[in-house]
Order: sequence, then C-alpha cells, then structure tokens
Amino acid sequence: MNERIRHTPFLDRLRTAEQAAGLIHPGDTVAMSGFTGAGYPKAVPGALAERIQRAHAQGLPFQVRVLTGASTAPELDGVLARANGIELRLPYQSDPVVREQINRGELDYLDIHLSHVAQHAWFGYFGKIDVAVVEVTGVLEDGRLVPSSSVGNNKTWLEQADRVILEVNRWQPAALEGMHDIYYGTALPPDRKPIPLLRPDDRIGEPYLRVDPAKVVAVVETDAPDRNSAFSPPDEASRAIAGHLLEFLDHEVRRGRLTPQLLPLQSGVGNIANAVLAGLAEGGYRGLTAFTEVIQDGMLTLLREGVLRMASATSFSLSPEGIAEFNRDVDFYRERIVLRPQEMSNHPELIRRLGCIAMNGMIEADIYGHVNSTHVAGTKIMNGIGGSGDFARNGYLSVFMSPSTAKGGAISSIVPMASHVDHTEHDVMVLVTEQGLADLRGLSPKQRARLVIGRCAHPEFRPMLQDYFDRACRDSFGKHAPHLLGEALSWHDRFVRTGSMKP
Ligand code: 0RQ
Repeated sequence: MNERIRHTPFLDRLRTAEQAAGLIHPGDTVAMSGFTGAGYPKAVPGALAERIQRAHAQGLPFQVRVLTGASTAPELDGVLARANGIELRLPYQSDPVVREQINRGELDYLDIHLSHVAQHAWFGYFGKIDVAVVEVTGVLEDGRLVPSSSVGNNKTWLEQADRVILEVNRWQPAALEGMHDIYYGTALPPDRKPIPLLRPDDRIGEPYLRVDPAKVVAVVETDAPDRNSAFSPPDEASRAIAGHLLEFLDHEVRRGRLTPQLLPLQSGVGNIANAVLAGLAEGGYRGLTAFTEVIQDGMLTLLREGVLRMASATSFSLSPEGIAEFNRDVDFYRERIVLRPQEMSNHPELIRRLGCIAMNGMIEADIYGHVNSTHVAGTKIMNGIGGSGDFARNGYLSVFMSPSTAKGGAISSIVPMASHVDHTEHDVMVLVTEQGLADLRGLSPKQRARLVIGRCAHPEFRPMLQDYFDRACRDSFGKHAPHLLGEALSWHDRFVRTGSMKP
C-alpha cells in the first residue's frame, strides 16, 4: 500500500524522473506547477535539462516553452535556463539565469497579469499545451489529487494538457489535505456566471484537483523540500515606509473610510511587505483578513496573534523556519488558510467585490503617478508584473512602495516620466517612500506632481524634479500633464550612460 498514491492504476505508471522526462519532446509547450518557491516539480525539470544538454551536445535542437503559475526555483527555471532549454517563458519569473537570458534577448518572455493566465490558456492564446508537470501531495483512491503547497494554474494545466506527469512529493505535509478550494464553476464567455465568493474565507469549490486518469502518462515519487528563503529583518527604509503607510491606514479609520478591521489585505512579498505586516500587529489591529497571493512567514505570526483572522492565497512562501512552525500546528492553520487557483486569488471580480487593500513594491513612479514595476531603465526586466496589476486596478485602495533611491543613491525612484508603465495614473492611489506618503486620490495630474515631488522624492533629487516640473508647466506642448518630451527620459539615459541619474 502506497500511502501517498492510493489510486492503484497509477502504481503501474510509476517512473523515474529520467523516464518521465523522456516523454517531453523538443518544441513541446510544458505547463508546470509552481508559484514562488512552492509546489514546483522538483525532479522532472532537472532530468529534462540533462536530456536537453545531451541533445545539444549531439548538435540537435531541443527547447521547450515553459508555462507556470509564477516564479519557481533553481530546480526548475534555473536548470532549464542553464541548459539553454527554454524557448519561451510565462507568466512571471525571478530567476537570475532566466532574467539574464531575457535581457540578452535570447529568451522570449511574456509578462502577464497572473489572473489572466488560465483564461488566456482557455482562449487558446498560448496554443496547445502538450504536457503538464504538476507536483501534488498525494492521490486519492478515486484518482483525485491532493494539491501541493501552491495551486497556481494547476487546475487549468491538468485540464488542458494532452499528457500529464505527476510528481508526488512525500516531503509536502500530508496535512495540506483539506486546505485547498478548487473552484470548478469557471466557464468561458458568453456563459460565465458570477463567482459565488462573498467573503475571503468562503469556500466555493472542492479540496481536490481533478485529472482524467487516462492522460496521466507517468507518476514520479519525490521527497524534496520547497525552496523559500527567509527574509532579512526589515531595514530602516522598510520600517519608515511601513510607518507612513500605517499612519495613513489609522487616518483612514479615524475618517471613517475604513473600519478597524480594514478590508482584505493583499501584500506583495519582500522586506517592505513584511515590515508593513509587522507594523499592523504593533499598531493594535486585530481580526483582519488577507485576500492575497502568497502566505509568508510573517502571516503565520499574525494568524497566531489574532491580528489576522484568516488568509486566502494561492501559495505558501515559507522559509524552513516558517514550514517548521506550520507543521507544528497544522490543524490551527488549516482552519485559517485557504489556497485557491490563482485565477480566483487574483480575480478582478473578487478583488473589486471584497475591496482589497493592494500593497505592492515598485521600481519607480513618475511625478504624475504612473508606476513601473518591472523594467529598469525601461528595457531590462526585473521580475514581472505578477499580481500587482490584478490588485491595483481592482482594489479599494492601491498602494505602491519603494525606497526613494536605488543603487546606493545613484538612481531616483521618483522620475519625471516612468520609463515603462505597468500601472497607469488611473490605477495608482497612494505612493510611499521612506520620505513620506502621497495620497493621490481625487487629484489632477499637476496636483499629484506637487505632492509626489514634495512628499516622496529624495532631497537630493527633489530640486531637480521641481525644476523639471516648473519648466514643463511653462513650456509643455499641453498643460494638462506637462512634460518636456525631449528631456522626460533623460534621467534614465544618463543612468545608462554614466551609472547615475545625477548630472
Ligand atoms: O536590485 O538586488 O540587484 O540591488 O530592484 O529592489 O528594493 O530590494 O525591492 O525586492 O521589493 O523589489 C518592484 C522588483 C521591488 C518587486 C520589485 C532594484 C534594487 C534591487 C529589488 P539588487 P528592492 P523588492 C506580489 C505582487 C512586481 C511584482 C509584484 C516586484 C531590486 O516588488 O517584482 O508586485 N514587483 N507582485 O536595486 C534600478 C530602480 C530600482 C532598481 C529597485 N528604480 N532602478 N533598480 N531596483 N528600484 C507577488 C507576486 O506576484 C508573486
């Protein structure tokens, strides 16, 4: 009896990772599980990379198109990229090798709103999906799958792929069973129905993923950890940013625009997000909810302390210490955490209905409030838009945060004109740097510019921005959102040429 694989027909399909990788062919579109460093297949990608390298050594072409939930880990993105095995990648990445190949122009990357991926697959925008490689925690007697530490796009991959390879990872806690909520009520236009989720803790689906057993061509057993690193403690800038944001939320509560329970929180990952969450605890908030993408270590603490009543997400992003804490009291967390497909965790309809408070990092913002989350100097991808657009466009509040400078002060994160726009002025309500917070709601472009320059810019760059804005107000072709077109991107141009935005 195999405790993890209880569907006996699958026992005949047990294969090694090498055998399973042999079922993936050059040119295939391979849809894999994985969202941040959680729930990605641990063995087949590595075996596939070795196969690709052997083919390349013989002068044979071998690349695949790789679709996932979001970023993964070195065992997936890293190995395949190092083998020059990825022809196209979507929808989000944060792997240094993949990033380098994209920025050298060698790898085609599609940066897509995370909520769009599943429906775009259904609409046929990515062509046929040949193979799905999906990590699961276990298989029930009837062939249904216990999902792993992330859900991502797995429902869609399992339904859409011609062939399915399952990795059953014994390392994933068996206690994950029951935490997931897989909604099967999705339909395509014009037959879509309202999604019946009214509160962040509503369960509207089932705890298991379905798969047509006839499509399962291989089952690979693994026993390998997810790979998420702990965040370093918040630095001074992160704490200052968190402080400004918490003061703003307090103010909104005092003004009666938010209740003391706030509204469901969405928070990006990283030090600033962590500092904000920690600040909520210190600020005396209790009974909050999160409707977000990723559960980080900090959220476990907040659940423990009752700061958060529950959290809905699509993935865990826990460090080894976080995982240990989770395993210590899995029954407690199972009651308070729901993991959903990313088309639900990030669904515009749900985010708008629930009124999420979206808090995300940015690379830069311009004086009018356009935000660049993805491209350094407008041309070099960092990670991708991830879910920030899903939440910013549809949330009750959309907040973007960054230190006011980058690269040791050489770069201003507040610029005359954003060199790439992920979130337009229409989707950006609040900007925060360690210098201060600009509440842009209800303001015209010129009113916004005065506030962004005055509150958010670093003192070293503030006079330069003010000078640009003053001259633009005088000399601009149009005076609604004044710009000096020949100069608007000159700061970025100077950075590319000299390594600094300073004259
Ligand atoms: O690079 O490490 O090489 O020094 O960008 O910057 O300040 O550490 O901040 O980790 O929060 O990342 C926007 C990238 C910010 C992230 C971004 C450089 C900086 C450093 C990282 P180094 P920080 P963060 C939820 C929502 C989009 C996806 C998203 C992100 C590196 O928040 O990817 O929101 N967001 N998802 O030096 C040049 C600038 C720069 C700059 C920062 N102006 N110019 N470099 N950097 N600003 C999660 C998911 O969707 C899964």
